[in-house]
Amino acid sequence: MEYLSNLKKAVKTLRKNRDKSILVCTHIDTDGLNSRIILEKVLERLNISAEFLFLRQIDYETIDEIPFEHDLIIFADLGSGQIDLIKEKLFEIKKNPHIIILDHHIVSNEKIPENIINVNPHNDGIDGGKEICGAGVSYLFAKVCNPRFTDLAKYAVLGAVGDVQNLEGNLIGLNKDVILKDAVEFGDIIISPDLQFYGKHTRPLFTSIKYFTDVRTDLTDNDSRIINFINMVNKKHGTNILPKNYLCELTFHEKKIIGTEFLHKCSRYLPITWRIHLPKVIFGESYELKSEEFKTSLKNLEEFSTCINGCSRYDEYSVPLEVLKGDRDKNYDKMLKMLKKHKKNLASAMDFLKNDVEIIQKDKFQYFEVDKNAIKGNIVGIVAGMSYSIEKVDWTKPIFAVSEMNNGYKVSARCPKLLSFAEDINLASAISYASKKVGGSGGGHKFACGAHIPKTRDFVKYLEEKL
Ligand SMILES: [Mn+2]
Repeated sequence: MEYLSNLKKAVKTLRKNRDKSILVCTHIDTDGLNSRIILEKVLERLNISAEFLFLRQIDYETIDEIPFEHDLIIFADLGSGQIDLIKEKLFEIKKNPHIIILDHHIVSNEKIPENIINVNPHNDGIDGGKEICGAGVSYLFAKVCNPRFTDLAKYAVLGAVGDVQNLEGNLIGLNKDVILKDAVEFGDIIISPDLQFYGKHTRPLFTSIKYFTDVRTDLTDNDSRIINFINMVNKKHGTNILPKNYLCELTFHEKKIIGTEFLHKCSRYLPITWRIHLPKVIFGESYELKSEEFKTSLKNLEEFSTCINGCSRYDEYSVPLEVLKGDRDKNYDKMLKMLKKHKKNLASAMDFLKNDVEIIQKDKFQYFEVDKNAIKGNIVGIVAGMSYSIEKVDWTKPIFAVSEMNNGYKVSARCPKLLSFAEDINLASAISYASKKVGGSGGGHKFACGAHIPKTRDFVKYLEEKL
């Protein structure tokens, strides 16, 4: 039952060091938080004590904050891309702890020393961008510790959805065959065929259509046209769908009708070679928690992930952790409050982008720069993804957002879904190359990645070389 190489070795190392001092470092996004929950529960169940630490990223500056004096350090949802950095640091401080990395980001090329166990799907020819996430690797680790820990599978599904691994409408590979399967069998998650509109339980269908960004049509950001469209569908099919209905309130039949009509509309706006991929951005599966209430922010995993981001992006980790563990009281209320604020911040960032920012067009991509007071680094990646609803943003090209920080710049890159299906694009290798060239570091996934750079000069030039 070893799904990935090194898993058994990693578990063995944990068991061997169970009485030593252990540190667990995880990333701060939905995937990272769920990795943390899984590892916390596993260690608790095995009666192993450990310290836990959240890391925004590992780079030349933040690596100093990691207390390497522990005997065993576990990294989850980060680490694989920074093995060379970790190696250098250990050499510099003359420490040699055991290190277990449970990650799915692209592995840095360095030769891996004896004391580092790198569990990563890329080692086994499995696509870590699409087939398993950090929480997924952590879950498989848990399952090797004890095959009965399948109640933890739901966290790994949430991590995968948080990292948009259901890019083509549904989860695939290990996500589907092992993790989702376990979560369904355990009775935590329900899979249903659905439309790929965001906000199934938290906003009217009308709003979901308005902010659909994968294809730009005459409906994008146009209220009266959306109402006309829904009226037209009702007339043609004898349905009675109201614009204010939430998607979760529609029957399967109604969803199918709306989806098919929407698909016909979208296909008229697409380059011919892209049309074949269109169904994948309109139809798909939704993953929902059986135990959560209908029309709440926690029912659908995409929306649950937004809730987590609404806290963790603002350095608030205990609130989403407690909600994940089951709190529906104080922490849940606080989460909803923070979510409201997060949405407000996103809305004002989008307004600012719309009205006050110049989008600079290059042949193969586009980019914009903002200073740190306009759009903060913690949400600039999300804003980049949402920017495709803005008219001046070319919805057929990748976008790079450059945000000024106190100590340099944060760069976030996003790629339109249909472009990623139609062409072989790798933003991660472009951003990694360009950031290295200007003295920074970066990486991530082919269609969503980021970097930290000390200066912006020539960065765009190096991007152009690679894309
Ligand atoms: Mn991840």
